[in-house]
Amino acid sequence: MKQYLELLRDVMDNGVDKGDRTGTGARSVFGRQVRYDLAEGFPLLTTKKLHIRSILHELLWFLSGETNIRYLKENGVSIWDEWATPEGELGPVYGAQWRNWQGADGQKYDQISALVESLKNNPDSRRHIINGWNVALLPDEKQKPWENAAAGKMALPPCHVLYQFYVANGKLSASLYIRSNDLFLGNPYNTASLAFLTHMLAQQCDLDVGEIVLSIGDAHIYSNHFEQVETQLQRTPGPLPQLKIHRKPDSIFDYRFDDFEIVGYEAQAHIKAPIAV
Ligand code: DHF
Ligand code: TMP
Repeated sequence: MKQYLELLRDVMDNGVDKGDRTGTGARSVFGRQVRYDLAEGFPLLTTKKLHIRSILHELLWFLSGETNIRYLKENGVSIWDEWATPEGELGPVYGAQWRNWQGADGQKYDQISALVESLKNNPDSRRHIINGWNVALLPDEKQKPWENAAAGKMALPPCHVLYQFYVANGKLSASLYIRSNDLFLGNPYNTASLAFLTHMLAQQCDLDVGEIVLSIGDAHIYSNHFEQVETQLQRTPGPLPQLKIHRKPDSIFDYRFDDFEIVGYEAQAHIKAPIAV
């Protein structure tokens, strides 16, 4: 995860200090790319212990099409609590757009099913895309996330906006555009989540895994994370763990939490940081 630490250093040294929607203040650069070869191991941060449970349950929740945090709460995951209405609603966020994009024709489009079909039947296609940016449902930035959700808009506009997949030499690669990335808290989650999704899709399509590429628009470190970032930059990354998937479920929608095992994850101590809401 040398690439990740280099990106943190880059932002600390070259970033511009700016205000932001949350009122916290952040140092940012614009337009960066990091890539990981999944053959080298599962890209889970080793210089700070990550909560794999949260990452995996969040991904399974996206794939289920759900947008209420009920499922997450039932599984002890609290990473979306701060943005939801008292009823747990987040509005039409990721799950809704991935599985139930409402077309102008009144039809619902399941982008994930269409993706699996296109990967299996037309692997050379240059159109293997999942898009979360549904313009009609974007929130009003002057309103609070939960107010937007209560009004039927997205609580937050998608950060991981656009996914594209690529098949070559029997391997599946994935590229993700992240318009806005909290490098200390969000980025390690986004990286691991993309890696999980790529492994699952590869298994469903009888492919090996290739690379994942993250292209970041606004790459920022919140001002109340500077100290934590410096602590992390003093640490040396260890060997990457491996992902084992214990069975091949019937479809991309049939994965369960217990199907996954991360082997050999030896991370250094967790570093706490406040999240900007
Ligand atoms: N807002 C901001 N400001 N940054 C984010 O990264 C972010 N991410 C969201 C929603 N809104 C956001 C969804 N993903 C945590 C990590 C990812 C995430 C939300 C929250 C987080 O708090 N991580 C803690 C541990 C929490 C846990 O796993 O229980 C961490 O220390 O990594
Ligand atoms: P914004 O909508 O004003 O850009 O705020 C969203 C914040 O959440 C921003 O700091 C980026 C961060 N974020 C991630 O880094 N990754 C994610 O997956 C999500 C949902 C949010």
